[in-house]
Amino acid sequence: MTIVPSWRLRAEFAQSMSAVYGTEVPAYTTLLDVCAEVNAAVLRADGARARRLGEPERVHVERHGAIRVGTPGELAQVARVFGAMGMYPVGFYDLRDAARSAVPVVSTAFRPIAADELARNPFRMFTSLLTPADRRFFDEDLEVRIGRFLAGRRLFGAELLDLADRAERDGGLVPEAARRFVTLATAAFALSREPIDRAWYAELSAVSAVAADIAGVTSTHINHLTPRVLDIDLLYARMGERGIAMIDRIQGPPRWDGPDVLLRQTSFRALDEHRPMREPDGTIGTGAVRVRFGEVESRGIALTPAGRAHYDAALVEADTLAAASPVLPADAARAVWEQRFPREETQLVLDGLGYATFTAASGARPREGRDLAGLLADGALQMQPIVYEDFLPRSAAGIFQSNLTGEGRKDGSRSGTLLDAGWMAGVLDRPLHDPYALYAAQQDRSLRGAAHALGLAEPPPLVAAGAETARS
Ligand code: OOG
Ligand code: NI
Repeated sequence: MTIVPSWRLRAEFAQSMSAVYGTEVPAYTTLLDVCAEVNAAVLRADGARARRLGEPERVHVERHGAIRVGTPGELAQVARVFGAMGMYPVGFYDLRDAARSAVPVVSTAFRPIAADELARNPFRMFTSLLTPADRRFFDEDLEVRIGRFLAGRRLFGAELLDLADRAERDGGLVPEAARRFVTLATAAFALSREPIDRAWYAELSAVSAVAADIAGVTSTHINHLTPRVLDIDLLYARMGERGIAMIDRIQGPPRWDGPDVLLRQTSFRALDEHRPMREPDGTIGTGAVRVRFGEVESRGIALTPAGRAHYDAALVEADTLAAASPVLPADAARAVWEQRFPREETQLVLDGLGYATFTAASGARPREGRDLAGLLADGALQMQPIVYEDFLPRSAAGIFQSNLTGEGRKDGSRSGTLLDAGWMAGVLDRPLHDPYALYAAQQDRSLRGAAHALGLAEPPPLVAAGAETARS
């Protein structure tokens, strides 16, 4: 019998989640319409440029979701569910420090890691884990009560987990089991109609809206489902024209006329959603919660650690500039950016700031002694940017923050619990991939292959001596 491979499970899950989210959050459908409109316009205007960052078929179905869970045990189960879909944990994000307001979570993202798998379907899930032991947010009494509440719930049923394990072991499922798996997985992340304990939810909300969203309810839910757009500034303007209130900015790098790098994101505000609530006297009423929002993103070339250091420094510099002078934050960011980043994509890569893959031009005969820049200039090698497939902690915190109902509480005088990538790998009980290592390996492999195809004994060094420090 034919097997439905893990990438099909991933694609079908993404599609089924998207359909459910559309019925739950009506403005999401508008967002998708505007995305499709903008993407079509960009492809018409400059298709070749847009295609360098992803084939239109991929970009059209591309989504990332976000979920939040309460305990290490729940996170380990999430890893099994996504493992079934060929999605593996990549990166460690500590949002506790990245946000001004109370965002007591550490996160990773489940995603495909091989280039061909990403091309088939790039679905990712940003997954956050509550940190109730962190005394900056929770006292011991509350930690204990959160622990008790979470111990009494079950996010994923035995049948779903069993199917997930089978799919991961066999690389897929037979059609009937595959359908069942997608149905159960979608249901596990849909909004529950189970009544919310109003007093408990309110108590947690006073500490942190995120904590209430995670530990105030008996299930998890997809919190947003983000499509990819090719021109996020145009989309932002068009959403406004359709009367949808967006947050006040686009997070991430500024708009400029150089290469798109990393990730730019914006969102429409969290919406009031009515949910059944259990009152202290046991009766069921209704109440509004405000947790889900519509995010959208555009993606560019992945940066190396050196490139990322430039990005992080540019953010700080732009903040300082904007605070000290009357320029708009967006203008400050652009000014800083133009000083720090080369305007040409090729230069970005040659400076060791961005990742790319290389192919040998067919029939090319490289001239003797040419370095990477020379081979590219001669046309013997061609370069394609590697798209950034991950997230940015400051943008993530910014999106969290701009959509929270209240700031919550954070006691900066206490120190946080030390949680890091190694700790998370232990919780997940599987390797936690380092995003830089993935990009670097992909780049190295392609350069080796291209050099071989050109008949070179050795691939040319990626970064000419000294280039990495030239701009810092
Ligand atoms: C996750 C926020 C992070 C992103 O795109 O940076 C995120 C959340 O709200 O749970 O999804
Ligand atoms: Ni997101």
